Amino acid sequence: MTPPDGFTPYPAEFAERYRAAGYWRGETFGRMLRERAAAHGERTAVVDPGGHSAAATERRWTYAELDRRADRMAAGLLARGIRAGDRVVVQLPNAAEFFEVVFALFRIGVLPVFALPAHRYTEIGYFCSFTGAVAYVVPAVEGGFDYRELASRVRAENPALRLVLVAGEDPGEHVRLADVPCDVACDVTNSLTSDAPGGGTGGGTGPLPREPEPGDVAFLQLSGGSTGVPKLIPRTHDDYIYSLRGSVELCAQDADSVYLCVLPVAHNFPLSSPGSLGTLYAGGRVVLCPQPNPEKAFPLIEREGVTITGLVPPLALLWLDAAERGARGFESLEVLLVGGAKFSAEAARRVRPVLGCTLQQVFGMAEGLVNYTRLDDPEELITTTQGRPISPDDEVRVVDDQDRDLPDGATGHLLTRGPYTIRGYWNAPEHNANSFTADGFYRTGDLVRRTPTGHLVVEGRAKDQINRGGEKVAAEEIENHLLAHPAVHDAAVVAMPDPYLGERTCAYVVLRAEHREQPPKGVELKRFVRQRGLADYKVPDRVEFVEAFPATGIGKVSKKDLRAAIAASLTAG
Ligand code: AMP
Ligand code: DBH
Repeated sequence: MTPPDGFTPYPAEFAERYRAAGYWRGETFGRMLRERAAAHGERTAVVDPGGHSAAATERRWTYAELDRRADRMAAGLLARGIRAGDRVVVQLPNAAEFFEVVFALFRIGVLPVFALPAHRYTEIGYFCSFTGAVAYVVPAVEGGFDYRELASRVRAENPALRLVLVAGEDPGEHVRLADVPCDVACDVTNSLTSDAPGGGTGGGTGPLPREPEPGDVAFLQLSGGSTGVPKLIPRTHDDYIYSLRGSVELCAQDADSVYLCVLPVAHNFPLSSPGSLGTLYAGGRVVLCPQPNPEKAFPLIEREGVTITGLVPPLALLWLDAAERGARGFESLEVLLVGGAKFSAEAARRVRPVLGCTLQQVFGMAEGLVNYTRLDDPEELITTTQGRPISPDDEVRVVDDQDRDLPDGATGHLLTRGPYTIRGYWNAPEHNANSFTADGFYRTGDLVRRTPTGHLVVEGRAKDQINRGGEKVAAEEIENHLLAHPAVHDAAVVAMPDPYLGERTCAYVVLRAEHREQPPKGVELKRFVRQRGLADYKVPDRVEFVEAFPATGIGKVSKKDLRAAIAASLTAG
């Protein structure tokens, strides 16, 4: 397949090296599922306890069933005119349908765009228009929010968006996802092994189904970002499957592993580190957790014999506290991964005594590089570092502001290049010029230091982003929304410390002169941002009005001073 526009391929010499080293083995997601179904078809692949709008009751799908469902869904999507190379925005809760849909899309070479349930009109509208998505997959009503209405609104503004699929009984004006699958009239199975025509089930035009190549882009993942609009991350079958294989090995997963997916299923961490896809790669079982609280999760862990899960730090704290108060059910857990934001050493030290399992810190990014502490690392490294890279060929540089390499122990900017780290964001040449060095290193925006053992310790961040308990907020994106308010002259969004989330967002606002007599209240500005259709976690936690911003030596807004000011005023009480 011709790579979609805007995909920056790995340079040929690197691709050859990664193949020769055995990292890229020519696997694709479509074949991976087929092979697992052949090897252990009757074993359970996915458990969905239900209780969400896609299904009220429990479903347990074997590998054979998931494989068959993916084929039927793929055939149904082809029958509705969706074709290789198209993009489909997928926004589903932790429901079994997620796997049915994404494996169907993988099989026919259609790129899922992984939206999160928290995303709203602004984000979804952008994903749809920027990617020219032809379809959008949603639940009906989840967490009190009607995704069908959101879909109607987005569809009205995006002529390319032909199809909205709703997981659940009542699709409203859209199409029930459950009505899409059809018997494999156009032989998707054959199309996976040949280029032969066979897509004759009508509906739509365009290329016939053909087997995706291992080097093709498999999906678009989202970046937490630090710019005005989110950036999209193209990941190939080859590179992502390598990161899964590496993760599975480092997390000691096998066919007996039971992974509890607590975080939103489409996020890169629970998807791939080792996550649900790693677990399926290993032939294990994925259990979907509808809500992350211990009251939901612990009984599910007990019932399903969960061995491994992944949490962001605030949830890990919540689980630790519950266990200390006497909650039970987690005893089968062997490995607890914590990542997405820095986990304090203090909390990290509680994991083994309180939960009786091994902590594995993970410092990863949807752009690629993933670091893990090793299961047999000394406790001191497990509790005080964020791990070391998966691959011997992950190149890690720690540099100063002039890109000069720093010695071990010194804190600097983390740059990385390797067999599963992208060479460019999707369709973003200007961002790419800033986010990558000329020789292809990704500028992570993280400040780290390296220990003599090669482990990385995250010391801070140079990117203009707030990490709200693992949920990333790009300051510029929120500033742009605040600037749209008629009373706002200027806005600067910074992180403020928070004992539970690590950081929350504080918006500093300078009002227009004519609004200073009767200033709007902070809550009004928050409501304004929310009403513009933004994910809830991006709405500023606090708004501070000032007459002017502190400036740096060359006259830029000094966010450093603003961060210090809000931290000091919080400490002062
Ligand atoms: P994204 O690029 O949106 O996938 O977010 C990845 C970013 O999350 C990293 O660049 C870090 O800033 C942050 N992050 C992920 N894991 C950790 C961790 N264990 N400790 C500190 N920061 C982390
Ligand atoms: O925060 C992240 O994006 C993240 C954290 C841990 C990630 O992408 C990952 C592991 O793969």
